[in-house]
Amino acid sequence: MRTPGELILVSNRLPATVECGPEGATLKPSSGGLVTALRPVLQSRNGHWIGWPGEDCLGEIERLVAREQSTAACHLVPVSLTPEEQKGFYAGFSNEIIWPLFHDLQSRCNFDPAYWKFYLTVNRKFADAVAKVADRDSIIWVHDYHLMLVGGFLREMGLKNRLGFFLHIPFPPLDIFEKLPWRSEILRALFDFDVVGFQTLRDQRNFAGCARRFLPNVELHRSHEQMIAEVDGRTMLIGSFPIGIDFKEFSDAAGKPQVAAHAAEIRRNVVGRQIVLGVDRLDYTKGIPERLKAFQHLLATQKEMHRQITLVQIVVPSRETIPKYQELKTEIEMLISQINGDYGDSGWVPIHYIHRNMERTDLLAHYRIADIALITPLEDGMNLVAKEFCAAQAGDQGVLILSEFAGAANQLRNGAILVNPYDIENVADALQMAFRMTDKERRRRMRKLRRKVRNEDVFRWCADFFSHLEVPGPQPAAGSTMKTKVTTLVPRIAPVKTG
Ligand code: GDG
Repeated sequence: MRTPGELILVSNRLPATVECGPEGATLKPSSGGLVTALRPVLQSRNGHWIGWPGEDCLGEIERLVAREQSTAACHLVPVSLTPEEQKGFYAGFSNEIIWPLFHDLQSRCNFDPAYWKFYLTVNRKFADAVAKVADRDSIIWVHDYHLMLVGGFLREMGLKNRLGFFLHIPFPPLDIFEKLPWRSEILRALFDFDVVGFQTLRDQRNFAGCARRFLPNVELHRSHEQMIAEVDGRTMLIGSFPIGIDFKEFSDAAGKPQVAAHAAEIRRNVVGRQIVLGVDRLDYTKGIPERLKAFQHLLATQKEMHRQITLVQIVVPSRETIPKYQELKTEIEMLISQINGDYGDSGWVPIHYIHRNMERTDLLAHYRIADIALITPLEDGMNLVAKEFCAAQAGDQGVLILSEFAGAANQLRNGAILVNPYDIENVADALQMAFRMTDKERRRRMRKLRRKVRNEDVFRWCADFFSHLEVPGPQPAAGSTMKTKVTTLVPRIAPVKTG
């Protein structure tokens, strides 16, 4: 049997980020959903991870990454970005256009045409880095919205390797996507991959709808829940693969004595009250102001709950150079101080606000101690925090309140209380319901949730995606000259949906 080719993971960020301080540069583990999900994948498999390691102070990236190499599970390949590229590609095109648009928040988009050039240049840069380390058997897996053109550039360079792409954020419906000035270029480039994966069936359907509209020759065939297209003589698969977490690792880590000790310490500061927990990167898609308003509404209408409940809101700094994110931080802090000022007293602070990157033990202790997790993004590809909270609930006691617009709601609807995050009365009602829920009902729901998160973990996600990516598709017909054309298809590989 042929040994599978080595894996090349490509994502905007490396799993380690350079930080520049007064003592020089250091390499810190990166945070965020994508890195959390992919780290265990490469730990179980050798390969390369290509990405940007953050700002390059004093040109030390090569030295730092080389030092990290001895302990890393894979070969880290840094891609450096100039300050102009960081601005135009990362802050600009990726985070002022694609991020808000794909989260249905088009009014937050800044469609500055100058950004496109940087998106092209940097995607090309990543493709060059891939081509340098790839051999003919390498399997290449590109991640997320920053790098949607990499497949197109790799094909242009003549690479025939299996190419996969996974989108961690939602794919918007046609009436939103069509606002994107570069819609056709991006769609066309995505059809250069062999497997394109989304978090949910809804995202997959949105993508198919956009392809039908903007790629006139497209004909897609349904194959169970997935779709198959034939592109340039290759067969391409479009599917939904809901991402999971390393349940066992989270659950075991949350059960460790140092986590228990820290959890007890947090509990001592909030004696006799239920703890409601929010954990989010500082991002307007996470619905933090809306959540605070729901909590404010609860306090305004349910006086008997005063002093009985405390919201612990952890906000992890993110994209701090982008003005909209700075404005959001100010908005959140003003709301919190208003609520604490209006309702708190000397013995009770309604909202505990933590704004920093937390040590993992600290984060796990918060998951463990929380009575209620309040996770209310306005739109979210998946939301790993919801799954991590469940994994940490060994006593089956916590209640999960989850936005119906998080991808995770598809898997967790049977056990979570689902809410519309824009409806502050609905969220306040859900808080009341969770607050008053009996222990028996809490356990019944949490057991279901934990079973689901355990069964559909990150390894299953990866195996499912790989079952498609590793299967070599049919080779291009001899003399095939078709270029970027998506034609009528006859599915030529068996649609192999596992599980
Ligand atoms: C994107 C999509 C999708 C958070 N604070 C700290 C910390 N975290 C970790 C959490 C979790 C991750 O960051 C956040 O993951 P999410 O899934 O909630 O959100 P995004 O970062 O927006 O991720 C998302 C995900 O990709 C995966 O596909 O689910 O929809 O937007 O793992 O634990 N970790 C530490 N300290 C913190 O303070 N150590």
